[in-house]
Amino acid sequence: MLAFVARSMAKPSHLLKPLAPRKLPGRYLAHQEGLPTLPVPPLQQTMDRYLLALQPIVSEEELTHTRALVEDFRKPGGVGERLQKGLERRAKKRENWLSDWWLKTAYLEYRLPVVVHSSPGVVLPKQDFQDRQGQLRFAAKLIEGALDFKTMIDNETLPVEYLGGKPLCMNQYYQILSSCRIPGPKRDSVVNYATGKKPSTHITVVHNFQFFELDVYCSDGSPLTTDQIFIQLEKIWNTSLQTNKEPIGILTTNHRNSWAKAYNNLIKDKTNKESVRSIEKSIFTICLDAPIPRVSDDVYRSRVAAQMLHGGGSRWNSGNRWFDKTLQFIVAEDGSCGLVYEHAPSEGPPIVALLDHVIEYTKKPELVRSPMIPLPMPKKLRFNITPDIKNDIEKAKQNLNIMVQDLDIKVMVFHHFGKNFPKSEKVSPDAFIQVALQLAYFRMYGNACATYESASLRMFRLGRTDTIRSASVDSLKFVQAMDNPGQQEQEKVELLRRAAQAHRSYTDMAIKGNAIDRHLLGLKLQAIEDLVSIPELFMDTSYAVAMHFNLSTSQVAAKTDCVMCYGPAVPDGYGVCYNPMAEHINFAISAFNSCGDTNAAQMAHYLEKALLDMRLLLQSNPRSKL
Ligand code: COA
Ligand code: HC5
Repeated sequence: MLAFVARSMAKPSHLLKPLAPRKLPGRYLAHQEGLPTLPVPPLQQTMDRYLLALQPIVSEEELTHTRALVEDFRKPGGVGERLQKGLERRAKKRENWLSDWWLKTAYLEYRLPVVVHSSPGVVLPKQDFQDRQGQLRFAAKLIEGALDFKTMIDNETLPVEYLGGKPLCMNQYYQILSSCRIPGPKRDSVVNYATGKKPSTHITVVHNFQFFELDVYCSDGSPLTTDQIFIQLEKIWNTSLQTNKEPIGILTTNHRNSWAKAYNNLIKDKTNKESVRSIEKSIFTICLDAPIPRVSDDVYRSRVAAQMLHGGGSRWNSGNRWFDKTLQFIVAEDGSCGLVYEHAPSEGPPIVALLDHVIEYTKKPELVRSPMIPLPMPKKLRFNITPDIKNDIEKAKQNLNIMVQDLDIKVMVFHHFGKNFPKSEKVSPDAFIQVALQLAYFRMYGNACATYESASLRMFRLGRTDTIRSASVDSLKFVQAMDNPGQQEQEKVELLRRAAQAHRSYTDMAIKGNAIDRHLLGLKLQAIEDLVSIPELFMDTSYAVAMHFNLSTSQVAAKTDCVMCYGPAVPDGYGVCYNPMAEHINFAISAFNSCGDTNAAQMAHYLEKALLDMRLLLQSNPRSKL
């Protein structure tokens, strides 16, 4: 097995010193160099598959129009071939022909606020502490656990992950700590302080909107113990009791262009600049939140999901964040916990792997009580608020509060079955869930919609994601048949199985680098780079429909029983993130209240019914034993 060091053979990671700077070439580099490069799919294949993907979501008339555009684009010696050659040349020159383009297009040049529109949240199971002592103790353990994970990253002792038997690119693990997004007038950037001459040794702690720099390593390079961190957190707590501070962090919730302007204004002041740099350089952030308003058990998880995504608004915890920070753990006094992360540097799975490790770590009994060496007071990060900055904060507050009001989010723990049921029926669990989503949507709206599911491209060096288009010819046939009384049950079963199989095949094609979405994006960006006019194919109604993802979905599997969430991709759509466990499935469904046609709770209800109806269908029609 190709692994840096198998977990069981590794020296306990807390005994290893953090490596600074990381010595390359090391095991990591050797592993990375062994990975294949992302292929450019054949042009003709993508064209065929594009037309197929349009079938369930556009009208016959639109499709006829698009067919003609596709024929023109793909013809020998045509624009398509020229752009394809450009892409192939690009692929020869780079480690990954897509990754820089993707980072810019999907994240750095995306101008909507990161809050709700880009940054995902994770809700952890409620912790059983009830007071500040418990909160700080848990936060201290969590910090120690995260530093333990960091040691594995620094020492390159993280086991390599596999998907479908193939080793995955581990680069994202090196981007999630000590990094931060920085707003820019047209394009943002990401800085990373994990390596270099002076790698970061502190974290940021936020309490009552006040930021602190907390050094988490001793002078000999060993991390502070839980007890030591706890004492430091108490000091921070006791010096930040005032609740009337300007919520400077709210600035990071704004539209990226407005925030970029405000940022330049903010850092004109030397003290402010130093404080901002300290946050940006820190390993991660810990947000010690005020309790969230009490709600019934029924809506508790949905409420916490909202807290993770946006902090509840300017009167609650939204000022207790720096949303540009890649990783922010949130620990509230009432036991609600989770995280929010800025998406540009990494996909969900590495974040969740870190979280799984941290949660296991917090469960360990504390054995050694370290002698208490007096530690310096953590540094308070000061901000001088000029009238201009105050004005920017007020504007950001207003926008944020509108976003908070607009987010409609519903967490559904589907407890009737988990991955085990579809497996027992020899159906891919992910495909089963995706087909159920198609059925739920069709029952609500009477048609299929462009549906996005994230597929990992990490089999390739520096791979990020491509799109699994879950609305297929086969899924549409099934959802149309399901409620048709004239249809035989046995036929419905056949159609369900075929739809799931089609989904699984699309998934295999996507993770092997042969899906269509990133290729189409590449062809379009190649046209822009070559300064040729944008081909009509990309100005077409069908293309707009295909890119308008009313369902934006993603599976993120975790060991911890947590719920992952994010906002919808379009104003009239749903975000659906799920964590399938063996015997239950955690879903978070989001929508916007400003859209009269969507409703997260209703979608959850239809999804639950679709999953149950599909189970019943399969169970009532057992497969023949042949
Ligand atoms: N019969 C029985 N079992 C089956 C089956 C079948 N027909 N098809 C699949 N299974 C099993 C699999 O072997 C697997 O077993 P395991 O639990 O022992 O590992 C399990 O069911 C799950 O497989 P499946 O549901 O098909 O999905 P997957 O785990 O392969 O995941 C994706 C599919 C698309 C989620 C995955 O390929 C991927 O890309 N993940 C990353 C997504 C991502 O990056 N998300 C975050 C974006 S920020
Ligand atoms: C902690 C779970 C984070 C999941 C985030 C996710 O799925 O992001 C997708 C990334 C991608 O490139 O597919 C984008 N999406 C939210 C729009 C599905």
